Amino acid sequence: MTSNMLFEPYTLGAIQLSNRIVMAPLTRNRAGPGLVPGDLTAEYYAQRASAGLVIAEATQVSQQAQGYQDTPGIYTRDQIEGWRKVTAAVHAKGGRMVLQLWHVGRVSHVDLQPDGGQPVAPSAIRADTKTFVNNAFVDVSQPRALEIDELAGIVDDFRQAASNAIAAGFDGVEVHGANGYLLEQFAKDGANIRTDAYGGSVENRARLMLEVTAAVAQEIGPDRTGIRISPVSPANGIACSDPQAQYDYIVDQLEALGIAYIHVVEGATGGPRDIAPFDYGSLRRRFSKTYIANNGYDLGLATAHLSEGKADLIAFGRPFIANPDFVERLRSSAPLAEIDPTTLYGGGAAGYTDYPRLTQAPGT
Ligand code: 8OZ
Repeated sequence: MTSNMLFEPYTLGAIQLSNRIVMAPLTRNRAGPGLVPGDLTAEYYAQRASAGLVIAEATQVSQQAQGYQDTPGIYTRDQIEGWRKVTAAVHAKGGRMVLQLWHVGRVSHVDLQPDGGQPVAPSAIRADTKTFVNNAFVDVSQPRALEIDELAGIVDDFRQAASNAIAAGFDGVEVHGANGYLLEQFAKDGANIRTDAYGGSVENRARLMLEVTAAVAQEIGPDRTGIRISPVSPANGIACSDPQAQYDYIVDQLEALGIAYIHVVEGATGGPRDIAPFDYGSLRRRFSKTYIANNGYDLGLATAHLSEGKADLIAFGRPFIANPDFVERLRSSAPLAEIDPTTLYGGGAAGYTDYPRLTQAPGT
């Protein structure tokens, strides 16, 4: 065991963290009827509460915002009640937890949409990607372009969802601005060919992401608001011709909003960190509050980037799935368990709450 910044407390906006290790949001498709998170979900997150911060899985802000089967929502009373049990379980273990607010945009399927309608997008361009619906991986549906007068309603869905998240006991929220979903679809010109105030220039393409973030910050306080971005990730079939200019601008505006953190997926989500040239230091320098770094970090890279000042917190995703005691394993350089890929998405306790800790404390 060594002294390492990773294991030191940290103040994230209004939230006190016991260490600098963040559990990244992970989609697990185990919501119950009504897309309500259940007792198993409370147990799963409580098992992982030793992370300094737990970012709960991407959670849709409306029915239109859903893109995969059995992902949880935060727009009904029952969903709020379900999440309340989850946050209580994590808080009882001394953990801190924010909710990731999600609108999938074009990464959806007619079978999930209100009245079987088309998924919505900045432009009527179908993504080259699949979703999981009716227990199968299928191509996403052809989307329709949102009318400009529909956008205020989407901003308001995020605002209400943020309010609901606080009512459910979360310590804050993270806007999902990454991985090829709605807000990134607007930001990246591979998915956005609009000619109105939400398309074309860097400023116009950033507008919806910034309006949503501003609304959330106004609703719950900037010191409880963060955002996840993935400037060069091609996740869900998206492309951008000018990521440095686009994200330099976005981060300048996020700085002006005074939000607590930016959570940056460096490289291709879940893939190579060096997929495209990008100066993450430029984002770091433009943003005075917390920079959470993510993607492919291990103990060595995390320690190096913290000590070099490249990041304040490090988010780890997949290692948390098979290692509920991931923090303790990192601390003692213990070996990590491997994920069973067949139980990642959907199902019950198997591959969800049954991964053992390395050493079970007596009497637990
Ligand atoms: C994996 C499967 C489905 C969704 C993301 C919310 O990439 C997701 C996601 C990941 O941000």
